[in-house]
Amino acid sequence: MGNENARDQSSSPGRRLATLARHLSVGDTSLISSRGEAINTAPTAGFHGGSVFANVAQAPEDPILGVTVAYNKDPSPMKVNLGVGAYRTEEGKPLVLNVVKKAEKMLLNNPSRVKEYLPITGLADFNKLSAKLIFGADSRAIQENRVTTVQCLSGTGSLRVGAEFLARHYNKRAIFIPQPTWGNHPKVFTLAGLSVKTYRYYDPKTRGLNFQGLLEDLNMAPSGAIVLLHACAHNPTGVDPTLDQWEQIRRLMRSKSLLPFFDSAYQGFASGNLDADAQSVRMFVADGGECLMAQSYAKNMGLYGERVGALSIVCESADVAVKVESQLKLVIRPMYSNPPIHGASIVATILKDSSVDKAYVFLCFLREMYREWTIELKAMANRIISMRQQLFNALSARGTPGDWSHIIKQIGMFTFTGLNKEQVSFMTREYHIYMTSDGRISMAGLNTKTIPHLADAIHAAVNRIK
Ligand code: PLA
Repeated sequence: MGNENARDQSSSPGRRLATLARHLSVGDTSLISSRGEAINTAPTAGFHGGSVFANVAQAPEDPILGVTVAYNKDPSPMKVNLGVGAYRTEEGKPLVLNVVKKAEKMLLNNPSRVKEYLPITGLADFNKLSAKLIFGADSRAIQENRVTTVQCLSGTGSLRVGAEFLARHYNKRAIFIPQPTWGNHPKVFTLAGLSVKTYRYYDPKTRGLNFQGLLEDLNMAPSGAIVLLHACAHNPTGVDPTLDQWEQIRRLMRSKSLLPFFDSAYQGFASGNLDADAQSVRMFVADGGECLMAQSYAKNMGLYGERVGALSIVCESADVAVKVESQLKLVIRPMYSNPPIHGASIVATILKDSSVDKAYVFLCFLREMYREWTIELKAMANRIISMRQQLFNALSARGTPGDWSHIIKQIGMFTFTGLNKEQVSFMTREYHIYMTSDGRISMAGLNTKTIPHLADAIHAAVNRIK
């Protein structure tokens, strides 16, 4: 009986083919059926006018990226976007680093470059250089071939691939993440199949680290659990452990066989120095233990949209590293097959040094590029630091109630202001200042012209709303 219905005149094979042919012809967006009725070609349209997805619920915007969506819709000329962590110049413009432009020119002028697929693990040079950048040129783990590195889709992709690998091959499911942490962490890990728990990290009273709480919670974590650590410039709090505190965390974690999973999204942004910002990680790697590392070049090379990052897994032996890499390939291949070539080529060009290329003149040029990058990186970090000072001064000058010294004490891209949800929505409504509802502001989005406006807004918000 189903056949009877299906054998409708209008759907004879010939007609269906003709309709399909018209549908596939370029520029044809609406079709006329053989009965002369318009056929809706929207891909979700059901045959009887209703969408097969009619019951799909409207999802809320992302808590961070949704801030930019709201900002873009606001016609006010006063509007300021301090939501997403994206560096802006003193003129409020996005920045493409000079060294990146140079690298791109070199790549463009290199006739031997092609657009073939990369291997599943990405660009080999990029992987080697990335491991060196985070673990240090003299890292024993690298020399002993105990590190496997795969190019991934920026920091997020690296976290996701690492998490999927752990869900398949590690004997524990629990991952402890700091409270609070970057809003995407719980989603990435949960969807990868891990079970997310939190450890205390931030003390709202001191606006600093809750070190005692952190140690207690990690001490209570089951042996072998995974622990997510922000390598530097903790997001959203801007609060990092001191080196001495890192050492205590390391000892505790190693004594309980907790597996460190580092997220390094801001190397160079905390202090302006790439090596200083990798200290925490290098302490853990130097003890010979294992760990995971998700690296992003979004912020420190300004390659946000190029989606360049790397996942490294430091293993106990070279043997294990080879096997781990073989399994990482099985995670990546069905997910996105292999990573994009352009961004990784830019990074590799900038990071290349004497160990990679022998031609003397070329070599000097490349070293020059690395040096230039560190200078540009330091300039970005310094501008953020000067924004901290200027905002602090502006609030002091206004006599804004409360202690605002955390603005200059916190580090990295963000200040965790302590403003509450109501104060934030007041500032957005009345002053067109866009920020995440947890009171985080991206210091990199500020400039000398917008600071007085922000200080006025904070001043009004804390005076009007308690
Ligand atoms: N890890 C942390 C701690 C981050 O803050 C971010 C980005 C990432 C990983 C991922 O970055 P990537 O995938 O772009 O390399 N956090 C931003 C952007 C800057 C975002 O939310 O996507 C933020 O505004 O918090």
